[in-house]
Amino acid sequence: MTLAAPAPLFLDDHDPAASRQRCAACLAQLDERDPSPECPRCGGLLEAVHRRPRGADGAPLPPEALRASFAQHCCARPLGHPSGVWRFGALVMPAAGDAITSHPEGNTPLLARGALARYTGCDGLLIKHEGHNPTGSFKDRGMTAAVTQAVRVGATAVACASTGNTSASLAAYAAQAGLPGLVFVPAGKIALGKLAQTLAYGARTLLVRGDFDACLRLVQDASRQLGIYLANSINPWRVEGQKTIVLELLQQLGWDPPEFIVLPAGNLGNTAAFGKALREAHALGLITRMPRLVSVQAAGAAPFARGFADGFATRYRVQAETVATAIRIGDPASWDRAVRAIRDTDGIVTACTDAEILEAKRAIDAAGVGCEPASAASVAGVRQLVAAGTIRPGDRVVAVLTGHVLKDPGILIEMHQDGAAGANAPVEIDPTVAAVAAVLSAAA
Ligand code: AN7
Repeated sequence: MTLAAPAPLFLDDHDPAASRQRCAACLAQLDERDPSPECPRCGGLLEAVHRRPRGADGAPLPPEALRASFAQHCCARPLGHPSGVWRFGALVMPAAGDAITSHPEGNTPLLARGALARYTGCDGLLIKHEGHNPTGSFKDRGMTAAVTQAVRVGATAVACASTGNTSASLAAYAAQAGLPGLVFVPAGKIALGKLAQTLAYGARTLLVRGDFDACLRLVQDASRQLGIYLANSINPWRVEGQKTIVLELLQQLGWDPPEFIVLPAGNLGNTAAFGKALREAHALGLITRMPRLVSVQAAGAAPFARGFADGFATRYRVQAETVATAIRIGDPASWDRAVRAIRDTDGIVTACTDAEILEAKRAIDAAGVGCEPASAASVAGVRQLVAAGTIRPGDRVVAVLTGHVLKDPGILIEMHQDGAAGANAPVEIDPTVAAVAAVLSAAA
């Protein structure tokens, strides 16, 4: 599928609808509540298009009024939503009203840490930590929107394929909405914390003998044939929710955008969402300058980085392998819309080796911040681009950490077992002060 020429970012002023779905390939329009997982006409990916946010008088809101409405919603129950997704509801799902399934989610911190500025060589580095979401990853931002939509369209069950975080998030939000959840994960290839969460929240969990790419094909076929609502990031509402990572970080920066926004990339849903958020924020006058997006893949799962290197002439597919299981994805579904995101923002796609990713994770963990392996790709990418001279030390850079340190306890046990390089191995002792003293003097 290739994308059609850029279509209008917002609905026509005379259109009475709050939102519509539009095929990114053939521009066919669907009702906002059409549950089709893809364009019924050409099979292309669907995207949500909204009316411009309006005031009580019906006139489009100028940027100052729009910013003020987002600020007013912030933490403002009963007047607004205490969610970092739904306070931007006018740009996510304007017709949702109060019938939302929200934990709440979002409101994640933007951190400055000297140790990570030194590690990357970037003094202006800020960390947007999406691991602070209710199920420990950014997926909650998309899932609150997708499950809200599932309820709106009368779905009887929701399903996804996942490398782990989407399944944990779907399981939690489906449970809250009272919908059965069904997840397809690659057997033996998802981190323990994610599997444990998915089981705990009660989703039916299928361990598929195949990789993530096989899981995604299977869930698409199953949802088409069995009529189950699909909640992968090809779902346009997932993208709408995930846009709020960018909207929230821009709000936290007083709408003064950074030079770069750096994120890990696997299935490319987030890259696509970030591009859409920036296009819309720019068109609405919320920002007057485009930050450059930087998508960072794991070297063993880097079809998009390869595509970037040849000007996106080819859509590559690879057999993926990386220690960062969250982004162990060889055939990213949101390829075309991610290409647009990179092009529209003068963006960059790069890849980091597993060794670079784990080294960055060690630095992030040691700074007291912590993240799962895939998330560390963003910080590894900043370090690489500073060394290459692409990012200057004084640039303001926001690196997104996508998942919490507890997501992948398996890798931590490996990294910190006795004898591993740089390990902080636990020491077993007898319950005596002498034993404590012996450990302390050995360490000194
Ligand atoms: C921690 O959960 O694809 O490029 O099925 O869990 O939008 O796919 C997870 C992806 C980055 C990549 N960081 O985002 C899934 C899944 C973490 C992730 C990504 C994922 P996309």
